Amino acid sequence: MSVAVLCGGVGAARFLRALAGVHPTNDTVGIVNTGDDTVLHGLSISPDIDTITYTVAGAIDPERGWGLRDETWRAMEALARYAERRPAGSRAAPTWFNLGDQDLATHFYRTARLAEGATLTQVTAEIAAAWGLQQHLLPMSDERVSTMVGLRDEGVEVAFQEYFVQRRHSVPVSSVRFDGADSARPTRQVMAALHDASAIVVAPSNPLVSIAPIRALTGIDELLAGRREQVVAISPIVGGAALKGPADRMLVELGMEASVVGIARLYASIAATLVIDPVDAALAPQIEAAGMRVVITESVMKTADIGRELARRTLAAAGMPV
Ligand code: FO1
Repeated sequence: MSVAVLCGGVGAARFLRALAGVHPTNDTVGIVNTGDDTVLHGLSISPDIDTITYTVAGAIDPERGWGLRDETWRAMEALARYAERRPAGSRAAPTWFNLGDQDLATHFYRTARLAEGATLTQVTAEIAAAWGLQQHLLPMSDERVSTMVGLRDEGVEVAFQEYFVQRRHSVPVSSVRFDGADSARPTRQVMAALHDASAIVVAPSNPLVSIAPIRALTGIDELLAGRREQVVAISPIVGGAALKGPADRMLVELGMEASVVGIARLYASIAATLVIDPVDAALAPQIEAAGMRVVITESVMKTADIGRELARRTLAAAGMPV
């Protein structure tokens, strides 16, 4: 009775932690977005995989929601010396993306293993095991897919982290594209996990830049549509606002509705059920009109009890005995 969870970063990480309270961890598979991945200082960085690993391990910085707690920043401070001397046109010593001293060890290890020929799937499993995780974490693909964001006012397209971190996701977007998704394949482990799962959960992650890159891979949407009754999505929009990050603004900027109804329209073809918070209960008829069943339960995981109840209701909606 395995559960597969389509994951972005923080919202998915918190859901996986909650799910551990109601479902065996070694029967849980997280399928993680890698469209946010980047290379800086020559290091391969997989932010969503690391956010999930650190959160489930209980090592995440709880305020930031990314990186490690009790982190130090000596390497970044030392880098600033070189950033000041960098010749015009050089991209060396970027200091806008913060890599903590301990976090760097993860990127050193990932980069070295990839250079030895290991796949991202193998390295992700090794890093998760090193942090004591029993859940199986799978990158969505072993091939590169890069989320590219069009910036309305600058009239340029930039890589996701240049929008999200460098510009603090505070500028309007005009497009989102997944470079490489046409040729990249989901791994066979991802396809098998989705095929075999008793329940498939779409985590409360940004539908446009966290879940959409996974869906953009060949065969994923078809598989999900075929298993639609077992697929349950949790809305990342509550009361018209994103739980975290720019999902609400992005939806509006890209011509959609920042509401649970907008989320239902995005997911109706692949998921039979949408889980929404009681604050959105009045919109249930519109979600049903968009073609999804509605489950109403507290979805802002403020306490462990709320998280467990959310996980329980989500699995029940997929027909799992809980
Ligand atoms: N987010 C920030 O807002 N600023 C940062 O400097 C930053 C650094 C960082 C380093 C490692 C890592 O795994 C994540 C990091 N994040 C940072 C978070 C990350 O950019 C986003 O949370 C995700 O890509 C969106 O899901």
